[in-house]
Amino acid sequence: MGVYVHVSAVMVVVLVATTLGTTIPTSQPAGNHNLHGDCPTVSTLLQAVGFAPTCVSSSLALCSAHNGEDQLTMSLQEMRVSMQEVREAIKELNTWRARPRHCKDLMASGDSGRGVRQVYPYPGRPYDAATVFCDHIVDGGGWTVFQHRTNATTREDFYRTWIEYQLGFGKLEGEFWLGLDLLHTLTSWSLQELRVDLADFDGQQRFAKYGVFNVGPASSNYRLSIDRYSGDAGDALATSHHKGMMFSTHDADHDLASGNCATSYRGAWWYGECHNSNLNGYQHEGHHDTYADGINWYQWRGHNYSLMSTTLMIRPAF
Ligand SMILES: [Ca+2]
Repeated sequence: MGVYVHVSAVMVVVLVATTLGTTIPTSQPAGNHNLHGDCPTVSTLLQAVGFAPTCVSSSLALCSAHNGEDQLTMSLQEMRVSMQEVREAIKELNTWRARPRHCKDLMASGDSGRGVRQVYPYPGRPYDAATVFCDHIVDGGGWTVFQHRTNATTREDFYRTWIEYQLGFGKLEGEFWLGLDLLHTLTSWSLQELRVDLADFDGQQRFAKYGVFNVGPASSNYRLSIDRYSGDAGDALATSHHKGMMFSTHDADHDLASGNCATSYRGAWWYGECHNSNLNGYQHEGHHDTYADGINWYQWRGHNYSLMSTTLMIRPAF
């Protein structure tokens, strides 16, 4: 109604001006009418053709007030919609932030014990879950296990292809390899530490711990960064044979040897030329006469002793 009143008033003015041969004074450029700025002129002309001054001023005031209210109402509605969208986005972000990225996040939110859990490890993909095995018992807990071998009745075959090592295989409740892709993702969040737990068939247990552990992306063939050893098993991983090496399988040779380390030693590992450790090697039981093709940790039991169990696990260092 306000707009109608105002347009009508302008039409009257134009009609009057045309009739009287009057030029309408304007301080605005053509096509850029300031309706409020024109009001004194409109008022004068309306009064000139006989409208009462009180009637003219109240009509123009009404026109102006209605126009402002409409704009205000529209702006408030738009603001409400925007605020709702912002609220939804913040809620979404907080939901995602609350999701556990790895076992250490789970432990921080009260998880305990040991077992299969769900985490959301992929940056920028808040709905993509991964199933992992967590250990909150050993050495302060918060560990995400990425390899486990044990002398179960039925042994898992670890002599696998490149694609199988990329994607992972086995059963999380038993023997498994979590997968290089996920391992890369998990080690990309922040500085990680690695813990290696070993046991032989004589009931002895040893461990090796590394303060720096990172697995590169597929484009680097999952290159190994490792450093800062501690423990009692001896350092069989942060050595020149493994440090900075790419991962190799029997069908993907990225080692430094002229031959194929994975084939020669029946495993899959970050081989150089070739190894001090071979934890994905063949599951001999204890001593074996064959050379270095068992589940070997050279610095503890040498190249002719295959271990009974191994556990490889990571957690953020901070
Ligand atoms: Ca080679």
